[in-house]
Amino acid sequence: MAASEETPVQMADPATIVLGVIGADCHAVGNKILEHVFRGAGFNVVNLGVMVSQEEFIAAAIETNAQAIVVSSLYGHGEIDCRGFRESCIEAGIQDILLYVGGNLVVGKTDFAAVEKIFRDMGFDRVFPPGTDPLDGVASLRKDLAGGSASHA
Ligand code: B12
Repeated sequence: MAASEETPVQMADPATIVLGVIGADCHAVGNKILEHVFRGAGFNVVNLGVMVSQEEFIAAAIETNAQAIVVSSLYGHGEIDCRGFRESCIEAGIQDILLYVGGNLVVGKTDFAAVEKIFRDMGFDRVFPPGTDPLDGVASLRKDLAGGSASHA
């Protein structure tokens, strides 16, 4: 296990992320692991748990002045649940917030490149395939917060 998973890393000014499982999705286990790993990596994690609406993610992000919203979707309806998310962020005045999404985003086994394109076109900065190690999400977030490569149209 990496040190960052075991011991909370003290960040001078920890970034805040809003975490949750979108829509009517009740898969709870991965969400708890993501919370544990991101917190262990030093982030301030606001975990909304399962069955979270876009409005709830956005309200929590505004309330906590979050730098990123990290969305999970496991039950296959992610495309429907995530549609319009970036537009809603823009309308709410948080157009620059980082949007991450991961899990089993569509029903069945679809080529991930096609899935990634769908969610990137929706304005998500990063799209992660099924079973992604949460530490990959941590590494990407650190990079993006430091001015890395992610961009949204
Ligand atoms: C346990 C389980 C359930 C339990 C959930 C109990 C609970 N409250 O948690 C119950 C029985 C309730 C359930 C119900 C359903 N389930 Co279910 N379930 C599972 C199962 C067996 C395990 C899920 C799990 O806990 N995995 C362990 C965790 C640790 O892994 P994880 O969730 O993938 O999350 C990790 C990574 O994906 C990653 N990750 C996740 N999100 C993100 C986001 C980012 C940004 C990053 C970086 C990483 C990341 O990090 C996480 C931590 O390591 C999976 C099959 C499987 N083996 O995965 C099916 C599965 C997810 N379920 C499935 C389905 C279809 C359903 C139902 C629709 C079935 C039905 N017809 O009723 C319902 C949906 C109910 C609902 N409203 O959500 C499908 C989804 C298929 C798809 N997407 O194509 C799966 C894949 C089974 C299958 N092979 O068909 N389920």
